[in-house]
Amino acid sequence: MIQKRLAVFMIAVFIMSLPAVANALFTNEVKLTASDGALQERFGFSVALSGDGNTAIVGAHMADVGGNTDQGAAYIFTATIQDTTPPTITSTNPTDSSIDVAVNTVVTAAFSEPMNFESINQNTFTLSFNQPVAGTVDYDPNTMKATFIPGSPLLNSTTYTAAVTTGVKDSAGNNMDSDKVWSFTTIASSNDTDGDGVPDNEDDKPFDSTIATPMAVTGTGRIVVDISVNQGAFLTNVQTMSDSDPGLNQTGKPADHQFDDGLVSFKVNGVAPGER
Ligand SMILES: [Ca+2]
Ligand SMILES: [Ca+2]
Ligand SMILES: [Ca+2]
Repeated sequence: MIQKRLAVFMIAVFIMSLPAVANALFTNEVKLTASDGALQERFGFSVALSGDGNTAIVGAHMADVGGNTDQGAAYIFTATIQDTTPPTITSTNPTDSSIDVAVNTVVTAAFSEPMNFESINQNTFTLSFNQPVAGTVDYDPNTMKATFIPGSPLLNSTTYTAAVTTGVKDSAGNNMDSDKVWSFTTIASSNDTDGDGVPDNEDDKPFDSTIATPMAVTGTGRIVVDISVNQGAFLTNVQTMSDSDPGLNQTGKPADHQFDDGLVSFKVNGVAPGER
């Protein structure tokens, strides 16, 4: 238990911490001086400290203000709490040791606190197997999540290692304590019997090209794209995509419209223009 008390001097005020133990030594912690202080203004003649010890008001009852001699002034001081706690990674996607991960997955790492945007980049967030995977790195301050988007689909049946290094910093400049490294293995390849772009082992309806379940759907359940009401229509290229995918027209999107869980992209074939 640390208590804070004020000691009063006529030129400067010291805020001190002391253990709740009799005869404990005082330690000078913070020295407060008036920013425009002058001799004879009696800075510190009266003082008060807030209950949490972080705000002090100090009176100087003989301070000159403008042309008024001895009008008096009060000064308010607010302590800023310095963040010295390193950030940590609270969750990842895919999780460590995941198997059957879709080859079009994006890799994310969620942080425990707001991060320095510039510290999260291709040097500090990497994906590799035998060699580095090319991709783009992004950071969303709203979700405090970093995202690695591979530049092309991952290889099937391959174990990838994702890493976030100690080069990442929180917004106060504290580096992460240790590297975060995790691995996952992609799903085995399988045929795409109905040609809808979804491999049979990830397609709820592998023999019906009008119904597809996109790969790498996040959250609970699966998303089914069904166009069977359209006679003769069929799907191709069914896949999930990230909201930050460069293929999206980001400049045309309203600033408050974010699809944080991603989007489903697909192509409908066999429907004449104007038909619905
Ligand atoms: Ca911190
Ligand atoms: Ca399929
Ligand atoms: Ca299908």
